Amino acid sequence: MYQQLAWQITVALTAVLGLVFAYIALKSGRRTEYAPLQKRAYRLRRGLFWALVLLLTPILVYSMSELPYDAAQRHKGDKPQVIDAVGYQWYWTLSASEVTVGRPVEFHVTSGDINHGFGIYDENMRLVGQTQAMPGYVNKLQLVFHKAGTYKALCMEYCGLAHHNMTAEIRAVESTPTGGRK
Ligand SMILES: [Cu+2]
Repeated sequence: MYQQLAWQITVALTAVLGLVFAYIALKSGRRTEYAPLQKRAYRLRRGLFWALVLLLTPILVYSMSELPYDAAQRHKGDKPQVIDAVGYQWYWTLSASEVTVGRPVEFHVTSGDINHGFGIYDENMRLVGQTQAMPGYVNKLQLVFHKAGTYKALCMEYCGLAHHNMTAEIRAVESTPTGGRK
């Protein structure tokens, strides 16, 4: 769905760009005074600059606040659940496969052979978080699972023939056994 939208936006913007180039090509034959044109262009540029600043600053602040990486800071006092994740050709081993909704989880990710990519997807196959799985290194990925359900860990870096089979499941459950907390 998002790929479709991105494609449509790309086509539309490319068409707009084509029209701009066509307009410039058509006008290029005409001679005009440079100085007033330059003044108008500079004013336009200043206006566009401030419009962009006004538009992008809130988007930047909003998107930064959505980053998962400071999950532990936002949940101070909540000791994170640590899960060791090791990638191999072609499977994952997880020291635990059940997490609690709302409680921070810290994945300690490494590899037993070659480089892999550790990506966690929700039930709609949207990426929740990811980090590299590298031999000799432990990368920490902090996440908070906000919705109960079955998540999938997939390999995000092509690592050989059965790369596509590198899946593992992580179940996120509510903290009370009845699943009542809402
Ligand atoms: Cu892979």
